[in-house]
Amino acid sequence: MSKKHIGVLVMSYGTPESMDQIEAYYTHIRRGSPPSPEQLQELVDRYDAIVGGFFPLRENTNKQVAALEAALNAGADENTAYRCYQGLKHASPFIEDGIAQMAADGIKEAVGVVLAPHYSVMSVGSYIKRAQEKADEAGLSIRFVKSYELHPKLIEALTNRVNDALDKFEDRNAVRVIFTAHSLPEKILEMRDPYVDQLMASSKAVAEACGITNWQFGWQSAGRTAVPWLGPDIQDTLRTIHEEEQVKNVLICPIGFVSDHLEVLYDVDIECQQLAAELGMHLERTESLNTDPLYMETLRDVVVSEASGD
Ligand code: FEC
Repeated sequence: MSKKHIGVLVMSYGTPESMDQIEAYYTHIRRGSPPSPEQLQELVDRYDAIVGGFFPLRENTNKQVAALEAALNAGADENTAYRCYQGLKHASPFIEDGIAQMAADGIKEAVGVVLAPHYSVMSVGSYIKRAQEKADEAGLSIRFVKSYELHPKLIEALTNRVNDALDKFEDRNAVRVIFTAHSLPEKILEMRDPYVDQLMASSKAVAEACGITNWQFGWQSAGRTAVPWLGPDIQDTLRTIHEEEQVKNVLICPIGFVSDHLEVLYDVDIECQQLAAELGMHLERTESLNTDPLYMETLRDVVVSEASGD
Protein backbone atom coordinates (compact mmCIF):
# COMPACT_ATOMS: atom_id res chain seq x y z
CA MET A 1 0.00 0.00 0.00
CA SER A 2 1.44 3.39 -0.95
CA LYS A 3 1.86 5.97 1.77
CA LYS A 4 -0.47 8.89 2.23
CA HIS A 5 1.57 12.10 2.00
CA ILE A 6 0.38 15.03 4.07
CA GLY A 7 1.92 18.41 3.38
CA VAL A 8 2.46 20.75 6.32
CA LEU A 9 2.80 24.44 5.56
CA VAL A 10 4.80 25.86 8.45
CA MET A 11 4.35 29.61 8.39
CA SER A 12 6.58 32.14 10.05
CA TYR A 13 7.26 35.88 9.90
CA GLY A 14 10.41 35.68 7.77
CA THR A 15 13.60 37.70 7.95
CA PRO A 16 16.14 38.96 5.40
CA GLU A 17 19.10 36.76 4.51
CA SER A 18 21.62 39.59 4.26
CA MET A 19 21.93 43.28 5.06
CA ASP A 20 21.28 44.26 1.43
CA GLN A 21 17.88 42.51 1.56
CA ILE A 22 16.60 44.61 4.47
CA GLU A 23 15.12 47.28 2.20
CA ALA A 24 13.06 44.80 0.16
CA TYR A 25 11.95 43.06 3.36
CA TYR A 26 10.90 46.32 5.00
CA THR A 27 9.09 47.39 1.82
CA HIS A 28 7.16 44.11 1.88
CA ILE A 29 6.16 44.64 5.54
CA ARG A 30 4.99 48.14 4.52
CA ARG A 31 2.80 46.59 1.79
CA GLY A 32 4.96 47.83 -1.08
CA SER A 33 5.72 51.33 0.20
CA PRO A 34 9.51 51.73 0.49
CA PRO A 35 10.84 53.12 3.80
CA SER A 36 12.54 56.51 3.89
CA PRO A 37 16.36 56.41 4.04
CA GLU A 38 16.14 57.29 7.77
CA GLN A 39 13.64 54.51 8.51
CA LEU A 40 15.76 52.03 6.59
CA GLN A 41 18.94 53.07 8.40
CA GLU A 42 17.20 52.70 11.73
CA LEU A 43 16.20 49.12 10.93
CA VAL A 44 19.66 48.29 9.54
CA ASP A 45 21.16 49.62 12.78
CA ARG A 46 18.85 47.40 14.84
CA TYR A 47 19.88 44.26 12.93
CA ASP A 48 23.49 45.35 13.19
CA ALA A 49 23.15 45.75 16.94
CA ILE A 50 21.82 42.23 17.56
CA VAL A 51 24.25 40.14 15.62
CA GLY A 52 25.97 42.19 12.94
CA GLY A 53 24.94 40.77 9.60
CA PHE A 54 23.40 37.48 10.73
CA PHE A 55 19.65 36.93 10.95
CA PRO A 56 18.79 34.48 13.73
CA LEU A 57 15.14 34.00 12.79
CA ARG A 58 16.12 32.35 9.50
CA GLU A 59 18.17 29.63 11.18
CA ASN A 60 15.68 29.20 14.01
CA THR A 61 12.77 28.76 11.59
CA ASN A 62 14.80 26.25 9.54
CA LYS A 63 15.55 24.24 12.68
CA GLN A 64 11.95 24.38 13.94
CA VAL A 65 10.61 23.15 10.61
CA ALA A 66 13.13 20.30 10.44
CA ALA A 67 12.43 19.29 14.05
CA LEU A 68 8.66 19.36 13.47
CA GLU A 69 8.96 17.17 10.38
CA ALA A 70 11.07 14.68 12.35
CA ALA A 71 8.57 14.67 15.24
CA LEU A 72 5.61 14.17 12.90
CA ASN A 73 7.19 11.26 11.05
CA ALA A 74 8.49 9.64 14.25
CA GLY A 75 4.92 9.46 15.56
CA ALA A 76 3.19 8.62 12.26
CA ASP A 77 1.76 5.23 11.38
CA GLU A 78 3.46 3.26 8.58
CA ASN A 79 0.94 4.43 5.99
CA THR A 80 1.41 8.15 6.54
CA ALA A 81 4.31 10.47 5.74
CA TYR A 82 4.43 14.16 6.57
CA ARG A 83 6.42 16.65 4.55
CA CYS A 84 6.96 20.16 5.90
CA TYR A 85 7.20 23.23 3.68
CA GLN A 86 8.11 26.71 4.79
CA GLY A 87 5.84 29.63 3.99
CA LEU A 88 7.11 33.00 5.17
CA LYS A 89 5.05 36.15 5.50
CA HIS A 90 7.60 38.73 4.41
CA ALA A 91 10.53 36.83 2.88
CA SER A 92 11.32 34.01 0.51
CA PRO A 93 10.08 31.27 0.42
CA PHE A 94 6.80 33.16 0.72
CA ILE A 95 3.56 31.50 1.86
CA GLU A 96 2.50 31.25 -1.79
CA ASP A 97 5.83 29.59 -2.70
CA GLY A 98 5.28 26.91 -0.07
CA ILE A 99 1.82 26.09 -1.44
CA ALA A 100 3.10 26.09 -5.03
CA GLN A 101 5.90 23.71 -4.05
CA MET A 102 3.45 21.33 -2.38
CA ALA A 103 1.27 21.30 -5.47
CA ALA A 104 4.33 20.70 -7.67
CA ASP A 105 5.27 17.76 -5.45
CA GLY A 106 1.86 16.22 -5.95
CA ILE A 107 0.55 16.89 -2.43
CA LYS A 108 -3.24 16.86 -2.37
CA GLU A 109 -3.92 17.24 1.34
CA ALA A 110 -2.27 19.74 3.66
CA VAL A 111 -2.36 21.37 7.08
CA GLY A 112 -1.15 24.90 7.78
CA VAL A 113 0.28 26.01 11.11
CA VAL A 114 1.88 29.31 12.17
CA LEU A 115 4.91 29.58 14.44
CA ALA A 116 2.93 31.91 16.70
CA PRO A 117 0.50 30.44 19.26
CA HIS A 118 -2.02 33.31 19.49
CA TYR A 119 -4.59 34.17 16.83
CA SER A 120 -5.27 37.65 15.57
CA VAL A 121 -6.92 38.46 12.29
CA MET A 122 -3.94 40.78 11.68
CA SER A 123 -1.31 38.11 12.31
CA VAL A 124 -2.23 34.41 12.00
CA GLY A 125 -5.44 35.34 10.16
CA SER A 126 -3.49 37.08 7.42
CA TYR A 127 -1.15 34.10 6.99
CA ILE A 128 -4.16 31.79 6.66
CA LYS A 129 -5.92 34.04 4.17
CA ARG A 130 -2.92 34.11 1.83
CA ALA A 131 -2.35 30.36 2.09
CA GLN A 132 -6.03 29.55 1.48
CA GLU A 133 -6.16 31.79 -1.59
CA LYS A 134 -3.10 30.16 -3.13
CA ALA A 135 -4.31 26.66 -2.20
CA ASP A 136 -7.67 27.31 -3.90
CA GLU A 137 -5.80 28.42 -7.01
CA ALA A 138 -3.59 25.30 -6.90
CA GLY A 139 -6.50 22.90 -6.21
CA LEU A 140 -5.00 21.84 -2.89
CA SER A 141 -7.13 20.90 0.10
CA ILE A 142 -5.76 22.60 3.23
CA ARG A 143 -6.94 22.91 6.84
CA PHE A 144 -5.46 25.27 9.40
CA VAL A 145 -4.45 25.25 13.04
CA LYS A 146 -5.70 28.64 14.19
CA SER A 147 -4.15 28.84 17.66
CA TYR A 148 -2.69 26.65 20.38
CA GLU A 149 -2.26 29.12 23.22
CA LEU A 150 -3.30 26.73 25.99
CA HIS A 151 -1.80 23.48 24.74
CA PRO A 152 -0.53 21.74 27.93
CA LYS A 153 2.93 21.09 26.46
CA LEU A 154 3.32 24.71 25.39
CA ILE A 155 2.33 25.85 28.88
CA GLU A 156 4.76 23.33 30.40
CA ALA A 157 7.62 24.54 28.16
CA LEU A 158 6.94 28.16 29.09
CA THR A 159 6.55 27.30 32.77
CA ASN A 160 9.98 25.64 32.71
CA ARG A 161 11.44 28.74 31.07
CA VAL A 162 9.95 31.06 33.69
CA ASN A 163 11.05 28.83 36.59
CA ASP A 164 14.61 28.58 35.19
CA ALA A 165 14.84 32.35 34.79
CA LEU A 166 13.44 33.02 38.28
CA ASP A 167 16.34 30.97 39.64
CA LYS A 168 18.68 33.71 38.42
CA PHE A 169 17.34 36.05 41.11
CA GLU A 170 18.24 35.87 44.80
CA ASP A 171 14.60 35.78 45.88
CA ARG A 172 12.07 34.59 43.29
CA ASN A 173 9.21 36.00 45.35
CA ALA A 174 10.61 39.50 44.92
CA VAL A 175 10.46 39.38 41.12
CA ARG A 176 7.78 41.04 38.98
CA VAL A 177 7.13 38.80 35.97
CA ILE A 178 5.97 40.64 32.86
CA PHE A 179 4.57 38.61 29.98
CA THR A 180 4.88 40.45 26.68
CA ALA A 181 3.69 40.13 23.10
CA HIS A 182 3.82 42.12 19.89
CA SER A 183 1.46 45.06 20.08
CA LEU A 184 -1.16 45.48 17.36
CA PRO A 185 -3.25 48.47 16.30
CA GLU A 186 -5.98 49.16 18.87
CA LYS A 187 -8.65 48.72 16.24
CA ILE A 188 -8.49 44.93 16.85
CA LEU A 189 -10.41 45.59 20.07
CA GLU A 190 -13.45 46.69 18.08
CA MET A 191 -13.19 43.60 15.87
CA ARG A 192 -13.79 41.11 18.74
CA ASP A 193 -10.36 39.70 17.93
CA PRO A 194 -9.26 36.88 20.29
CA TYR A 195 -5.58 38.01 20.42
CA VAL A 196 -5.68 39.83 23.76
CA ASP A 197 -7.79 37.18 25.53
CA GLN A 198 -5.61 34.34 24.25
CA LEU A 199 -2.44 36.10 25.44
CA MET A 200 -3.97 36.72 28.87
CA ALA A 201 -5.06 33.08 29.06
CA SER A 202 -1.54 31.77 28.27
CA SER A 203 0.03 34.20 30.75
CA LYS A 204 -2.40 33.25 33.50
CA ALA A 205 -1.87 29.52 32.89
CA VAL A 206 1.91 29.87 33.08
CA ALA A 207 1.74 32.10 36.16
CA GLU A 208 -0.51 29.59 37.92
CA ALA A 209 1.72 26.66 36.98
CA CYS A 210 4.75 28.56 38.36
CA GLY A 211 2.86 29.51 41.51
CA ILE A 212 3.39 33.24 40.99
CA THR A 213 0.92 36.02 41.68
CA ASN A 214 3.34 38.93 41.18
CA TRP A 215 2.85 39.28 37.41
CA GLN A 216 1.40 41.54 34.77
CA PHE A 217 1.21 41.93 31.01
CA GLY A 218 3.01 44.46 28.77
CA TRP A 219 3.04 45.21 25.04
CA GLN A 220 6.20 45.48 22.99
CA SER A 221 7.48 46.33 19.52
CA ALA A 222 4.56 48.56 18.45
CA GLY A 223 4.82 49.69 14.84
CA ARG A 224 5.97 53.16 13.96
CA THR A 225 2.68 54.32 12.49
CA ALA A 226 0.20 57.12 13.20
CA VAL A 227 -2.63 54.84 14.43
CA PRO A 228 -2.90 54.00 18.16
CA TRP A 229 -1.39 50.63 19.18
CA LEU A 230 -2.22 48.45 22.17
CA GLY A 231 -0.39 49.65 25.26
CA PRO A 232 1.11 50.40 27.67
CA ASP A 233 4.44 49.70 26.01
CA ILE A 234 6.83 47.59 28.06
CA GLN A 235 9.22 50.52 28.47
CA ASP A 236 6.47 52.67 30.01
CA THR A 237 5.53 49.73 32.20
CA LEU A 238 9.11 49.44 33.47
CA ARG A 239 9.18 53.18 34.28
CA THR A 240 5.81 53.01 36.04
CA ILE A 241 6.60 50.02 38.25
CA HIS A 242 9.96 51.61 39.11
CA GLU A 243 8.44 54.98 40.05
CA GLU A 244 5.17 53.92 41.61
CA GLU A 245 6.03 50.58 43.20
CA GLN A 246 9.83 50.69 43.52
CA VAL A 247 10.10 47.31 41.77
CA LYS A 248 13.77 46.27 41.57
CA ASN A 249 13.66 42.80 39.97
CA VAL A 250 11.91 42.08 36.69
CA LEU A 251 11.61 39.01 34.51
CA ILE A 252 10.29 39.52 30.98
CA CYS A 253 8.71 36.50 29.31
CA PRO A 254 7.96 37.31 25.63
CA ILE A 255 5.08 34.85 25.56
CA GLY A 256 3.85 35.92 22.12
CA PHE A 257 7.09 34.88 20.39
CA VAL A 258 8.62 31.45 19.91
CA SER A 259 12.10 32.26 18.54
CA ASP A 260 15.11 34.42 19.08
CA HIS A 261 14.80 37.31 16.63
CA LEU A 262 14.93 41.08 16.36
CA GLU A 263 11.90 41.76 18.55
CA VAL A 264 13.38 39.76 21.42
CA LEU A 265 17.10 40.29 20.92
CA TYR A 266 16.82 44.03 20.26
CA ASP A 267 13.60 45.27 21.85
CA VAL A 268 14.04 43.31 25.08
CA ASP A 269 17.73 42.45 25.34
CA ILE A 270 19.06 45.81 24.24
CA GLU A 271 16.35 48.48 24.65
CA CYS A 272 14.72 47.19 27.82
CA GLN A 273 18.08 46.23 29.33
CA GLN A 274 19.40 49.76 28.73
CA LEU A 275 16.36 51.24 30.43
CA ALA A 276 16.58 48.78 33.32
CA ALA A 277 20.23 49.76 33.84
CA GLU A 278 19.23 53.44 33.93
CA LEU A 279 16.51 52.66 36.46
CA GLY A 280 18.81 50.46 38.56
CA MET A 281 16.69 47.36 37.97
CA HIS A 282 17.82 43.73 37.66
CA LEU A 283 16.17 42.53 34.44
CA GLU A 284 16.24 39.00 33.05
CA ARG A 285 14.44 37.45 30.08
CA THR A 286 13.17 33.90 29.67
CA GLU A 287 14.95 31.86 27.01
CA SER A 288 13.06 31.61 23.72
CA LEU A 289 11.44 28.27 22.90
CA ASN A 290 13.23 27.77 19.57
CA THR A 291 13.32 23.95 19.15
CA ASP A 292 12.32 23.06 22.72
CA PRO A 293 11.07 19.45 22.40
CA LEU A 294 7.87 20.36 24.27
CA TYR A 295 7.17 23.08 21.72
CA MET A 296 7.84 20.66 18.87
CA GLU A 297 5.45 18.16 20.49
CA THR A 298 2.84 20.92 20.77
CA LEU A 299 3.13 21.63 17.06
CA ARG A 300 3.07 17.93 16.22
CA ASP A 301 -0.09 17.39 18.29
CA VAL A 302 -1.99 20.29 16.78
CA VAL A 303 -0.99 19.38 13.22
CA VAL A 304 -1.93 15.71 13.65
CA SER A 305 -5.21 16.64 15.26
CA GLU A 306 -6.06 19.04 12.40
CA ALA A 307 -4.98 16.48 9.78
CA SER A 308 -7.32 13.91 11.27
CA GLY A 309 -10.19 16.40 11.19
CA ASP A 310 -10.58 16.67 15.01
O1 FEC B 1 14.01 38.97 13.29
C1 FEC B 1 13.41 39.37 12.27
O2 FEC B 1 14.01 39.61 11.22
C2 FEC B 1 11.94 39.58 12.25
C3 FEC B 1 11.39 39.89 13.62
C4 FEC B 1 9.89 40.14 13.65
C5 FEC B 1 8.94 39.27 14.13
C6 FEC B 1 7.67 39.94 14.07
C7 FEC B 1 6.51 39.38 14.51
C8 FEC B 1 5.30 39.99 14.53
N1 FEC B 1 5.00 41.19 13.95
C9 FEC B 1 3.68 41.47 14.15
C10 FEC B 1 3.00 42.57 13.73
C11 FEC B 1 3.55 43.64 13.04
C12 FEC B 1 2.82 44.75 12.54
C13 FEC B 1 3.73 45.63 11.96
C14 FEC B 1 5.03 45.03 12.09
C15 FEC B 1 6.21 45.59 11.63
C16 FEC B 1 7.46 45.01 11.75
C17 FEC B 1 8.71 45.60 11.28
C18 FEC B 1 9.74 44.71 11.59
C19 FEC B 1 9.12 43.56 12.22
N2 FEC B 1 7.75 43.78 12.30
FE1 FEC B 1 6.36 42.48 13.05
N3 FEC B 1 7.86 41.20 13.53
C20 FEC B 1 9.20 41.34 13.26
C21 FEC B 1 9.80 42.45 12.68
N4 FEC B 1 4.89 43.83 12.74
C22 FEC B 1 11.22 44.86 11.30
C23 FEC B 1 8.83 46.95 10.57
C24 FEC B 1 9.50 48.00 11.37
C25 FEC B 1 8.90 48.19 12.71
O3 FEC B 1 7.77 48.72 12.78
O4 FEC B 1 9.55 47.75 13.68
C26 FEC B 1 3.42 46.98 11.28
C27 FEC B 1 3.37 46.82 9.80
C28 FEC B 1 2.05 46.26 9.38
O5 FEC B 1 1.04 46.95 9.54
O6 FEC B 1 2.02 45.09 8.90
C29 FEC B 1 1.30 44.94 12.64
C30 FEC B 1 3.09 40.38 14.94
C31 FEC B 1 4.09 39.47 15.17
C32 FEC B 1 3.98 38.16 16.00
C33 FEC B 1 3.26 37.09 15.25
C34 FEC B 1 4.06 36.57 14.09
O7 FEC B 1 5.21 36.11 14.27
O8 FEC B 1 3.50 36.62 12.99
C35 FEC B 1 1.65 40.30 15.42
C36 FEC B 1 9.17 37.89 14.62
